Amino acid sequence: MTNQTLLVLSGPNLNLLGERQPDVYGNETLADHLAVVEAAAADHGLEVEHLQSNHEGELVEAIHSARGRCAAIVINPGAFTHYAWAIHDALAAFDGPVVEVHLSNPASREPWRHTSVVAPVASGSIAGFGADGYRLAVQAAVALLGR
Ligand code: CA2
Repeated sequence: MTNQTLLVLSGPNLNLLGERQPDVYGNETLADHLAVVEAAAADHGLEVEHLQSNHEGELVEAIHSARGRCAAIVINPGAFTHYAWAIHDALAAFDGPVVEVHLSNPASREPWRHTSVVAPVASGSIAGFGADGYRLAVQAAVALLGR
């Protein structure tokens, strides 16, 4: 029996989506993005498990608990993207596809956002496509899983 679960992880402050900075992050809430993810995943027989956390260790533990249990991970690490080496190390110990997703395009923003410590351990990264990014991230995970 293959793993049927897609783990979706959301980093710090993403719980505030839809409340502020719509010019940067859009009007959608995190729940709106999750609804898109769930519909796209269901089309391919995947169930979605989601955790949003403002705490690095909780995200690390969720990645550990995905090992041998989840088929793939879609992660928007928020600002942890740029410096959270513990998330890097945890993702490196996960065997399946990892898709990094960002609503904005960090490469076109402040210099401190130009480095991602997650990208080197991700299968690929999707950034700058706003709300479409989450659908694209699921499609990428599904393609990598060969489903
Ligand atoms: O573009 C993305 O998805 C980011 O991962 C969002 C992070 C940012 O630190 C990354 O550089 C790029 C920030 C998410 C914070 O979201 C907020 C939403 C509403 C109000 C305040 C913050």
